[in-house]
Amino acid sequence: MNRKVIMIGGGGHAKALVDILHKQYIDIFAISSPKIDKDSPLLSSIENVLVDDDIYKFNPDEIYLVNGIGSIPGNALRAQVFDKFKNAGYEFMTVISDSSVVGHNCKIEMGVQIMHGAIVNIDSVIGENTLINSGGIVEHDCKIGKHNHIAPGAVLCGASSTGEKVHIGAGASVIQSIEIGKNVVIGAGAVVTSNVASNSVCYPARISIKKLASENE
Ligand code: JB2
Repeated sequence: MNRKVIMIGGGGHAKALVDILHKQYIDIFAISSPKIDKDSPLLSSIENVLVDDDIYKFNPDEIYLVNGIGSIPGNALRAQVFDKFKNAGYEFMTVISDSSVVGHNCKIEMGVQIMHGAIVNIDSVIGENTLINSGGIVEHDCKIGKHNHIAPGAVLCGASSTGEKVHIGAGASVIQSIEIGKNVVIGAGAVVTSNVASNSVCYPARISIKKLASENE
């Protein structure tokens, strides 16, 4: 690789990305983060530590950035960092684990991350900076917007679509041909069987357990 690679962020998601890149023999030149997980041998072995403003010292054609800031509902930092550096002319690396599967004719936009064991099936589109986390499944003909997080084990069945900034929680299932608007949160474990309007939050029903009165009471 003729460009230096800089990881942005130094927590759990960053180390999951470094793991993928190491398996592909891609060296990380530097890490830019106010805090770095010191218990991670992979992260602490990165020699150069920067702050975000240092990134502007490099020409855009000298480096690739990796967005190592993860995503939880309500935290916009991952999208903000991506947009800030993209607008300044920098390119984000698209990271695709060797243990994932990307089907024929998929369009994978800049900065997409497809983690271990994830599947993106034939003719799907994944918008920029979207994270398909470990074991997530995006079936055939899906159109996933930018800045989405498909959390571990979530499944979108064929021909479904999402707008930008959508979070599909861990283990959630979206049946086929569903349209989800933008800024939507689907809670972990939810089953989505009808279209979801923009700016909605959908949490699954929770099982509540009540103790039955004993026979003697
Ligand atoms: O402005 C920033 C900034 N703010 C926080 N610039 C840079 N370059 N880095 C920043 N950070 C860094 O992001 C923190 O110092 C920390 O190192 C990292 C956030 O790490 P944390 O482990 O808290 O979360 P995460 O974003 O790696 O992971 C979240 O999202 C993943 C998808 C977690 O919820 C994970 O459980 C989840 N798998």
